[in-house]
Formats: sequence, structure tokens, C-alpha cells
Amino acid sequence: MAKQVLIATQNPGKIKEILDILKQLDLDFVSPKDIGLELNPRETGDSYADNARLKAKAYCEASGLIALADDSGLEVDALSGAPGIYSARFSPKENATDQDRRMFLLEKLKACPPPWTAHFHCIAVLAMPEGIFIETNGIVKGRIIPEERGSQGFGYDPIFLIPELDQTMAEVDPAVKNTISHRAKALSAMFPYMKLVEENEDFDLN
Ligand code: ITT
Repeated sequence: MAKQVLIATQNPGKIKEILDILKQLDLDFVSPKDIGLELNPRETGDSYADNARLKAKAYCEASGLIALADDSGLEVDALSGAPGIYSARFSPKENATDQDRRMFLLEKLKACPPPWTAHFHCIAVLAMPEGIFIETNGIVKGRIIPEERGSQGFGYDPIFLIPELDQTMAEVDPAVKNTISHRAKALSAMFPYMKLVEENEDFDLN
């Protein structure tokens, strides 16, 4: 029987992408909702790695399952790397939506001359009940544009242009996003470790 792995996130956009990126694995991926787990670990770390580890550990301990977490964000050069680890919380509005965050970012950028080069960064962490942690990372470079384009994806995708494709992350086919994105890169680096989980092999981390 396929082993259960918990996708340790509350973001439905991430869940969809992670399932698609890892679909070749014979693992039984479940979301917190699937197993009736309500958890909201506070992201108190000051790096993606700290926060990803914190989330993976919290979900792993609460469920007893192997947990795969993702901490990610958008870094805009003209804003010295902001919003970065605060990407999900980057709007003063209460209960802000993805669109509120995009509008807030564009408002801030008005004072900066374009081009607004930027990148998405993702750190993925796999936590095992035995206390083993695996960490991988991925980056995708692009540019922020002043008007939204496209309706796929989530978060900052409609204003993140991939210059080589002349499309935003919200315009590209999701299957394409899931081969070029920061998340795709972090998870493809994670793939060999997940394969060991699938095959029930011990981890030799040396
Ligand atoms: P979890 O902590 O439950 O995983 P979250 O959305 O709060 O969900 P993060 O703390 O990692 O996750 O924040 C990541 C934010 O960065 C996310 O909410 C988006 O605003 C942005 N982001 C990350 N990946 C993105 C992507 O592929 N496309 C667009 N925006 C992205």
C-alpha cells in the first residue's frame, strides 16, 4: 500500500501544484483537510528555511505522518528583496486577498523606476517522524509588470513576467509553470528522497 505523505500547507494553490509536480510518485498524498487536521503554525522564523522546517515539523508531529512543507516568497530587487518571507502577509489590510497583496506591491513600486526585476524563491522541507529533515531549494527569475495578466496560478503570478516566454506565471499553462517554477525546482531536487520514501528505503544522508 502506498505510504501516506502529508502536504503541510493551507494554501490550496500550493497543494494543487505539489500534487501535479509529484504525481509520478506512488505515494498517498493527503492534505491537512483530508485528515481533519486544523493547524496554523506561526511562522516565527527569519528565513524561508526556518519557516519551512517549522511547518514541516509541526505538521509531522501533529499527524504522525511524513510531512512536506513549502515556504516561499517573491523578492523584488527594487524593494531590497521585499516582500520575501512576508509575501503572504504583505498588505496592511485585514484578511487581505492575493489581489490586495498584488495591488499593495504595485503601489510600493510606483516610486521605483522599472524594470522591476524579481524572483520567486521556494524552500521545501520533508520531515520524518524519526526526526530526519531534508531541505531543497528553487528559484525562478522574472520581472514585475504594472498590470495583471492571466488567470491561472495564485498569489503574485498575474504580475510576474517570465521574459523568455513573454507570459506571466498566470498566463502559462499550469503544466508549464510546474516545470519552471521555484516550487518545481525545489521539488525536483526533493524527488530522489521522496523516491526513497516510496520504496521504503532507509536514508543514507552521507
Ligand atoms: P502555508 O504557510 O500554509 O504553506 P502560505 O500561503 O502562507 O501557506 P508562505 O508563508 O510560504 O505560504 O507564503 C508564500 C506566499 O508567497 C504566498 O502566499 C504567495 O503570496 C507567494 N507565493 C509563493 N509561491 C508563489 C507562486 O508560485 N505564485 C505566486 N505567488 C507565490
